[in-house]
Formats: sequence, C-alpha cells, structure tokens
Amino acid sequence: MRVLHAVALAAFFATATGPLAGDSTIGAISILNPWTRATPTGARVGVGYFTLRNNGAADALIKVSSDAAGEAIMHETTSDNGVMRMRAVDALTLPPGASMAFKPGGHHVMFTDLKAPFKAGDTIKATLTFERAGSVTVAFAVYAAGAAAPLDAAPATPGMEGQ
Ligand SMILES: [Cu+2]
Repeated sequence: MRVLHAVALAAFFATATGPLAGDSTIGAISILNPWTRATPTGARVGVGYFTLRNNGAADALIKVSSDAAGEAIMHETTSDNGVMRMRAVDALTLPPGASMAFKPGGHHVMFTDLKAPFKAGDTIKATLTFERAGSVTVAFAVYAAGAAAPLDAAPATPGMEGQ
C-alpha cells in the first residue's frame, strides 16, 4: 500500500507541475508515462506500458527495441472463450487524434531475454519507431513488482498481473 500511495502522490505532483520525466514527443506523437515493473532475479521477461497520443495525421507504431532486452515485442491481450491469451502485434495503427493506452490486461510491450533484472527506481530505455513520425527513445520508469498502473488505476485482469 505504501508503494501505491507514493505512486499516487507522484502522479498528483506530475499532474500539478507538468509532464512526467518519461514523457516524450516525436513529430505529432506524444508518448506519455512509460513504465514497467521490477523483475525478480532470474526472470527473463519484463512488460512495459505507456500511452500514445496522435496529434497529427494517421500514423502507426511499427517497432519497439531496447538495449535492455534481446527483443521487445508489441503484444495484445485477448480473451478466447474466457482464456486470456497474448498475441504479437506487428503494427499498431494510430488514427488522427487517437489516444491509445498500453496497460495491464491490454496492449503491452514484452521485453524478452533481459540483459539484467529491472530494478525499482531505475529507468529502462527503449526506442519506439513510428511509420510517419520516426524513432524516439523513451525512458520507462521501473516501479515495484506488482505495481498497478501509476496513472490509470484500473486493476490488472486476474491472473494477468505479470503481463
Ligand atoms: Cu505479452
């Protein structure tokens, strides 16, 4: 609870004073609040989230890469007859004016073959490539293992906390 409290407070101050440190812009695209969770020692996989806002013409997120991981893959969580599954997404279309949240239980970036565990308080850099806007490197804030979304407090889908 203490961690959630601190996160909520941080979100309050961020709202009051401007964008979070991790917010980035490339062309007409804003990448807001990139975050991930600490990973246990020995874990090979991490999961990243952020919100995209497209203030310009239609675009698409076509690639994610990170030096911290062997691979970074866009995933979508779907429910197949009540069974939650993850499916790789090659490109994510962003219509003009679109706002798209990557969040627990929904779209996320899967970091695989981690070079080192993600530690709370650190940042993880990843490069997002957009078809029209180009590439931008953003810093994912690493929150404690099990942390809920810092700004969007929607709980993770049961059983999908690690996704
Ligand atoms: Cu996944």
